[in-house]
Amino acid sequence: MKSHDELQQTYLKEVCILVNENDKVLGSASKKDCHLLSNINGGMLHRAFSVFLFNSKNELLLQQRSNAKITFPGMFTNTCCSHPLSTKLEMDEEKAMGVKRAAQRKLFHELGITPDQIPLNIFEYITRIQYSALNQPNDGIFGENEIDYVLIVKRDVDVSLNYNEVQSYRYVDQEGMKDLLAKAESGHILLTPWFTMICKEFLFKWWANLKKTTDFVDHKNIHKL
Ligand code: DMA
Ligand code: MN
Repeated sequence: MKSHDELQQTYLKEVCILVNENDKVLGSASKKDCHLLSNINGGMLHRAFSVFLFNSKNELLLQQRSNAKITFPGMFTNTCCSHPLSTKLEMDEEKAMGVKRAAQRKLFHELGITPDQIPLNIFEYITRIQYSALNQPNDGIFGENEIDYVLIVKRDVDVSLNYNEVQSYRYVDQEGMKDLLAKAESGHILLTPWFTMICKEFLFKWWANLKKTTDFVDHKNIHKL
C-alpha cells in the first residue's frame, strides 16, 4: 500500500477537541484518533469548522483538495475546513472566537489568505451541523464524525495555494454550483459528503440572502444531517 504523504502524516498528531452531541467539551484526542472509524463507531465526536467565503460578485470560493490529503483526496469542497485545536485560544467559545481563530489560521495555511485580509470580526458564525461520513475512497480506516461550525465570510481576497493541501480553486455562482452538483450526481466529479449535504440543506437559502445572513443565525440548535 502506498504510504501517506509525510507532511499530512505529521498533522495526524494535531490535538483536536472532543465534544458530546450538545457540543460540550469532553477532552481532547489526536487528529488521527478522532478520524479512526474504530473510535467513531464507539461514538467519538470532535469539533470542526467549515468556511464559505463569497466575493463581492456573490461567488463562492471552492477548493479541490490535494491528492496528498489522507481523507477525501482530490474532492471539490467549500472554501476551507479543518478543526480548532485543543488550546486555550482555539477553545474559546465566547462568540465562537476559537473556531474563528482556527479558520483564520487554516485559510492562510491552505489558501495563503493572509489574516489581515480576513480579521476575526468578519467571520459570521451561522450555525452548527453534526454529520458523519466514511472516508472516500473508503479505506476502512478513516472517517469523519463532527460538530461543524459554519462560518460565512464576505470578502475579496488574494489566494496563493499550498499545493500540499489544495490542488486548485475556483469561484462559482449559484448556477455554476448547480452544474457542479449535477456533475457530482452523474459521477463526473467528486464533492465531499459534508459539502454536498450542506448544499442540499442550506447553502442556496443562505446564498439567495447574503445581505441578511443574520436571519439564518441559529446558535441553539445543532442540525443533524
Ligand atoms: C475537516 O477538514 C473538517 C471538516 C468540516 C470536514 P479537513 O479534512 O480539510 O481538515 P484538515 O485540513 O485539518 O486536514
Ligand atoms: Mn474531522
